[in-house]
Amino acid sequence: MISKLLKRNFPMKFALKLIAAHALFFCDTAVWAHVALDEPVALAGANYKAVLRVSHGCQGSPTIGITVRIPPGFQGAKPQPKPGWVLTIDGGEITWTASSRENALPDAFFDEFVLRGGLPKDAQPLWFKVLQTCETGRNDWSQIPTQGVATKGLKFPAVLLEIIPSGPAGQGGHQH
Ligand SMILES: [Cu+2]
Repeated sequence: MISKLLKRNFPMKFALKLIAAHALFFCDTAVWAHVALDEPVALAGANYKAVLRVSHGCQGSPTIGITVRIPPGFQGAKPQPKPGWVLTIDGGEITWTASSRENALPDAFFDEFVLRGGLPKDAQPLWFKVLQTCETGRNDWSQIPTQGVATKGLKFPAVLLEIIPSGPAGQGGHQH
């Protein structure tokens, strides 16, 4: 009986959680979206495709490089190549470098840099630190709040991926 109830209630609870997480994210960072994830919320333990959106350069200067530091717990990271960009993987870092000046990303445009991997079973937030290199200057999106996940007030926030429990079975594993 209880398990039936749980099963019936779960999808609604889950949906509400997702909506709440989304609302939080968009309210908090929409105005300040510098480098952002297409899907900023994901389920613990799932495979995840991180689509990092870069929507401007460095004070007008075009972007010529993006380096993503793979967050601990993000397993088997695999980048998607981009035409016109050279891909290098070095330790815990993935870098896309524009192969010529013509391939640089102008400040007025946006583009996406994609990698995939497995998410940890823990419903802890993951932070992707992203170094944006431009023809002139660079933006190191690497600041993490000392508490919680609100990035308001940070000038160069790292990119947040909120991870929510994958369900009652998952929650069972998190009794502290
Ligand atoms: Cu910005």
